[in-house]
Amino acid sequence: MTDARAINDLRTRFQADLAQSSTSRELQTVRDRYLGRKGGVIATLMKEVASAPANERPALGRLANELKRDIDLAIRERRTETGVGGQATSTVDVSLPGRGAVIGSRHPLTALREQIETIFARMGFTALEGPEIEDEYHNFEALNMPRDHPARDMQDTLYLAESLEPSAAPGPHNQPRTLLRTHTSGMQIRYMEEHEPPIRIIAPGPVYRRDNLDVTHTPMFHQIEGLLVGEGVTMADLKGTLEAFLRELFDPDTKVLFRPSFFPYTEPSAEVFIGCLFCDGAGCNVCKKTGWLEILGSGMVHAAVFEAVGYDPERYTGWAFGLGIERVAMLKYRVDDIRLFYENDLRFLEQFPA
Ligand code: 2NM
Repeated sequence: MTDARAINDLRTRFQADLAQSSTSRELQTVRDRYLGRKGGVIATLMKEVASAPANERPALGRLANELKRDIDLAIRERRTETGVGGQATSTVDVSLPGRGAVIGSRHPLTALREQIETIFARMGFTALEGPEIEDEYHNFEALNMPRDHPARDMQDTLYLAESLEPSAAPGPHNQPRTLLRTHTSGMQIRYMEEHEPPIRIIAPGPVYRRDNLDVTHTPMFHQIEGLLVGEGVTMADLKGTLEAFLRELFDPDTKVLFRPSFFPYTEPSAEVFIGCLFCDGAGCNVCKKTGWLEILGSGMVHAAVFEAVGYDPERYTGWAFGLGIERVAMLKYRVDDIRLFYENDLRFLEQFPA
């Protein structure tokens, strides 16, 4: 049995229950209690209305339907107010602590460049950065690499398309072209053009070669070149400095080997090797059974380079070196594929210190 007053009492009880509910879970409990299809307060009420005397049924039915609609509306409104949203199953707990931010770290190539810069900084070398687009003069000519030098070939060097336009380069040999620098030596030339010795600089940065991707080549990689110029500078200074550098970078006991080589911009020139890190000199696949790993190129700056920048080669001597950061990183960290440095796979990057 039911009547209008009983329905009104249900409304009052619902309002009290609603007032005590704030979380999504509590609201859902209230909703189930009142609107649940089986045994819910409204479902029970509807049954009672159906069995009410015929003359009272229409009015009671109207009141019961109004109550049902108001309960549904009130719960929806409360969910919106509390930011819980309309989903009955939502269980957001705004009091839970947030997930911690993932902290990134230096890329291994950046960390290694900074380590090398620090070693040279303590020996008095200043690091310089400069343009990646160079002219042929600073990239080749001033470095004793004349027009017919094979390294200047289109096969090896990336020239900028606009400087290849017929209007910009009417003849093959009489117009300066622009290119992506193939080494950072242009920086040393610029610096010498603007400063008198003594000079101690290093030039780190990206360089470009016309290479296809494979395990040891990328068309862009990073170099560090160094230059020291003064009066009375000898090859002994080169050897002592580079040996000290390599022993600091690798291990205090690192064995260092200098072997004669050739570069157009140095004379004499030397390739520098360290004792193989993989087999300790016994001979393995990485060192091709030689026991030695080539780590950098170096030499005494060629007199023609000094003449190009206006230095008197009778008065000044100097030495220079160049290394590939990727190559050093591969040897130091035993990475067998250069492309791993550019894929940004966290499983790779997370293995490095710093
Ligand atoms: C190398 C090897 C030997 C080098 C020379 C110069 C400059 F500008 F002084 F002439 N800069 N870098 C040099 C010397 C680079 O890389 C394998």
